[in-house]
Amino acid sequence: MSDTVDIAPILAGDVRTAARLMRDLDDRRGNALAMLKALFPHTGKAYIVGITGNPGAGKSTVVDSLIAHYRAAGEKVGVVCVDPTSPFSGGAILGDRIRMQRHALDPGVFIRSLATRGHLGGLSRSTFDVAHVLDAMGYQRVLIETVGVGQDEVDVMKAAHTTVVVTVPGLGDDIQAIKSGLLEVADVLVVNKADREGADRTERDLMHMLDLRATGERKDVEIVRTIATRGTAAGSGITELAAAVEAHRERAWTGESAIPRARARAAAHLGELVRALLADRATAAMAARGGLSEIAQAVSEHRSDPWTVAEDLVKSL
Ligand SMILES: Nc1nc2c(ncn2[C@@H]2O[C@H](COP(=O)(O)OP(=O)(O)OP(=O)(O)O)[C@@H](O)[C@H]2O)c(=O)[nH]1
Ligand SMILES: [Mg+2]
Repeated sequence: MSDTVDIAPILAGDVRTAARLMRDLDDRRGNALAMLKALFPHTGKAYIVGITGNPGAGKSTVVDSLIAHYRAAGEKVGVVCVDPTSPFSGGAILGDRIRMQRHALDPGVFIRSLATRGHLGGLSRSTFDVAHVLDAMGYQRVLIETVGVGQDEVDVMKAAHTTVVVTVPGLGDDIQAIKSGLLEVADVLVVNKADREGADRTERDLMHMLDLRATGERKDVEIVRTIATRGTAAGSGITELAAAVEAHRERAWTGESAIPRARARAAAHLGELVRALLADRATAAMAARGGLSEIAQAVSEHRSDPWTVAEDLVKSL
C-alpha cells in the first residue's frame, strides 16, 4: 500500500473515481482508507440532512422534491440511500432509485445506495465514509434516506446535522414513530401525504407527544405538512420543509451550541470506528484459533468457562 494517494480527481468531483473509491471503502480495499484520510482536511463544508421514517411514508419522494429544491437554489446534492432491511439490496433501493430517476442525468446530483451486504463495520460507518467523500467532492447538500425501524437507523442518523422524520396521516393513536424511538431523534417532523384525510389529527397528536415527552424545556421541533408528490410546487410544503431545516441549522449549528454538537457527532463517528476495528481484530483472532465454534468446544464441554475464554481472546488482540 502506498502512502501517496491521488485525491485530485475526487476534489475535482470526478464521479467515476468517487464511485470506485466508495466500492473500495466497502471492502476496506487497497488504499481506500488512505484516500479517506487525505480527503478529511477537505471536508466539513457539506450540510447533511437525514430523512427517516416508516416504510412507504414517502421518504424517497420527499428526497426527490428536496433535490429539486436545492438544485433550483444552485446547490450540488449528494444522496445516500441506506437500506438496512434487505440483505440483498432488493426492492426498496430499487424503488428509491426509480423515485429519483429524473435527477439521474443531472451532473449536480450524485446518488449512492448502501445495503447491509458488504458493510461489516456497520451501516453507520459506511454512511459517514460516503458522506465524507461527497463532502470532499463539493456537494454542499447531502441527503441520507433510511427506513426507520431500529437502532441501525438511529445510528445512521448520527451522521446528519438535521434529522427529518417523515410520518403520514392515519397511523392511529399510537403513532408508530414512537415505537421505533424516531421521535427522539427528530429535529423536524413531516406529516407527508397531507392530501389525505387526517393530517390535522396527526399533527395534533405529534404536537401532543412532543409536549408530553418534554421534561423541562421542550425540544424545539417544527412540524411541516407536505405533499411530496407535488414536487416543489406551491402547496407541496417542500419550500417550508427546507426552511424548517435551515431554521434548525441556525439554532443548532451556529454559535455556541454548535460546539458540543460537533463534538458529539465526531464522538459517534469515532466510537463506531473503534468498535469496527476491534470487531475486525476479534474476528481475525478467532479465525487464527480455528473459528468461534472451535473455540466454543471447550466451553460446551465445560472444560473452560466462557468469561475466561472471552477475556483471553481479547487480551491476545
Ligand atoms: N397521496 C400521496 N402519496 C404520496 C405522497 N408522497 C409519496 N406518496 C406515495 O407513497 C408511495 C411511497 O413513496 P416512497 O417515496 O417510495 O416512500 P418511502 O418512504 O421512500 O418508501 P421506502 O423507501 O420503501 O420505505 C409512493 O407510491 C408515492 O407516490 C404524498 O404526498 N401524497
Ligand atoms: Mg424510499
